[in-house]
Amino acid sequence: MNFGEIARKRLHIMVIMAAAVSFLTAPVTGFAQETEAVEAVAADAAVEGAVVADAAPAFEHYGADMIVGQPVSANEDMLASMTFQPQHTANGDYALWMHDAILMPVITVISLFVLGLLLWVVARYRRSRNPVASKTSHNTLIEIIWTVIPVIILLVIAVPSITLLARQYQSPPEDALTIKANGYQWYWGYEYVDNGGFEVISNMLSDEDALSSGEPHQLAVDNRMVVPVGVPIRIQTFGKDVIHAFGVPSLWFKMDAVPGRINEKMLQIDEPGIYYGQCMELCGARHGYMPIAIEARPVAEYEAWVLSQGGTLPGAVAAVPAEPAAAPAPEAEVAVPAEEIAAADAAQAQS
Ligand SMILES: [Cu+2]
Repeated sequence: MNFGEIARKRLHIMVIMAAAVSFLTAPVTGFAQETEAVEAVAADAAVEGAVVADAAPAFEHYGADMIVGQPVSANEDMLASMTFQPQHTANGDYALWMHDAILMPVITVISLFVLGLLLWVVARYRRSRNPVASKTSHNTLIEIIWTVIPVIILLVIAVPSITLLARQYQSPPEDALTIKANGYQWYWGYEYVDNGGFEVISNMLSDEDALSSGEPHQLAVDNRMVVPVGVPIRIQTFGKDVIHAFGVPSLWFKMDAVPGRINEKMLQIDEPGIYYGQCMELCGARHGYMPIAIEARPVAEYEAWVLSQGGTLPGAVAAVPAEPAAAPAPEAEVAVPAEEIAAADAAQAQS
């Protein structure tokens, strides 16, 4: 337990609270002095924050050249814009195969067959060509055929369909890395449960900021959800206010984020890069403006990012769980690496 950090945090909060209380209860005549006191506290905090931010290890995020999963524009490729995004997970590959190799051929053959039958009946059995209509009401052979063939078609669809369903419900292994995606009205918060519990708040970038960085507008965010590649991840979803849904099409991943219950599902990404998704449950006025951006990095880089956020690595000395930020927190607040806190504590102990 890192007592030094707790003590410092508590002390800061107490100083600020005390200043706020005295400010509120102060007589009007004392207003100027109290304001100065509050400003002094704020200035102290800002100076300290700046020092910490300078000392935090810098982390270089991927640029637009690393975008892997995103929708295709109709201007670039009309056909690709109308179907699934290219898939980057095993489940996605399987689902895409089922769609392309089984469902689409079955749908196409049945549609053409029914259209052909209709045209044939219209032409061959129209009133001028066939004035006396047939009174046939039963034909055993035809009835057997139109029962058995659909049953076979349904079986052909059911086998891969149930297989896909089972794969999607596969539980993550015991040692999977847990990351919790919290849906808020209207942004996402990513909680790194196994890395000290810090939470990254992710808001959509403005169109200008997104386009100037070369990213797709209305999908780019200020803080991406950074994950490691090649390891199973236990994604948990939770609704902090209403029902949201965490969906990333190119990873074949979608799960509801429901208040009061945690849903979980396994995700494994094998290719480093940026993958875009969106909230996929109508959750209010700005539902369309809470995109998801996942940045998948090799494990060593992921660990460096965790440390840059003030998180801890599993197996390392247990550190104080960071208090989850309720609102977008200033960078300096969360950017304290564990070693520095330890070093500062040691220095304090010696003096
Ligand atoms: Cu939502």
